[in-house]
Amino acid sequence: MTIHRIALITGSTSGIGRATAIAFAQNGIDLILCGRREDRLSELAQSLSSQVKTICLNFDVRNRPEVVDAIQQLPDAWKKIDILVNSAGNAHGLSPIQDGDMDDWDAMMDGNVQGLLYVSRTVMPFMVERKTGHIINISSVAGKWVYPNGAVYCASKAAVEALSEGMRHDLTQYGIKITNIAPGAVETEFSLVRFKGDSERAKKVYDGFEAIQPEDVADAILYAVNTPKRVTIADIVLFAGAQAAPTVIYRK
Ligand code: 8X3
Repeated sequence: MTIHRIALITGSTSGIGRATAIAFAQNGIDLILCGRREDRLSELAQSLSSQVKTICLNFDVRNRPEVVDAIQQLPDAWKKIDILVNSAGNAHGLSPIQDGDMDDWDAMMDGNVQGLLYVSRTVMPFMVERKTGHIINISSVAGKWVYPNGAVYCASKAAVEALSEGMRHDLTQYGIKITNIAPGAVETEFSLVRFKGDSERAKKVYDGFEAIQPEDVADAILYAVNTPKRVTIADIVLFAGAQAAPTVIYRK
């Protein structure tokens, strides 16, 4: 009997999380699909159910009790999580820090940092107990290089970078691998959310060059989770082909 790995993916209803779920299903990895949008969750689960076993957890990573309850209440067989992909996260606004909207700041720090912590804190003991596991944190090039008007988003992703390193320090002794993934310009709902539904402005972000697709990031994640036990892929940075730095993009 083939033993299937189990992955829990946050933010699985869109973008990188969704593409990763699809890639994992193609590789026979059973899925705990997590997200805020219930209809999208069940639609995705339905579409993957002929390939692998799936279960949906409907929560907002920013809501600590919701996160803890949902994960703790998983049936025992599903608690044997081999792979955690912390993909939930967003940017809200792009403005000089002195004009920043504090609600935007809360949303970014709560989602990108606190949310990742709540989910990880609940899942990590299961991995420690089994002395195996792999945590993939979706950071950003913004976590490595700060750009104008992005201070708080960049700070939230710099926190993810630090958490990946910290997790590696504390969890390696339990056979748990940590992979930090830092994508540049990926074409997802990212800019639409950042610009609060302004689709014209969001579209301009990806104009005149070929942006990274969520599937490209999923490929990198798949590579990291398929390396032998003797190898840890610690960090992957992806820029678009036309991108030299977070804000340096050569457009046609
Ligand atoms: C997304 C990439 O460069 O827009 O995290 O911040 S960037």
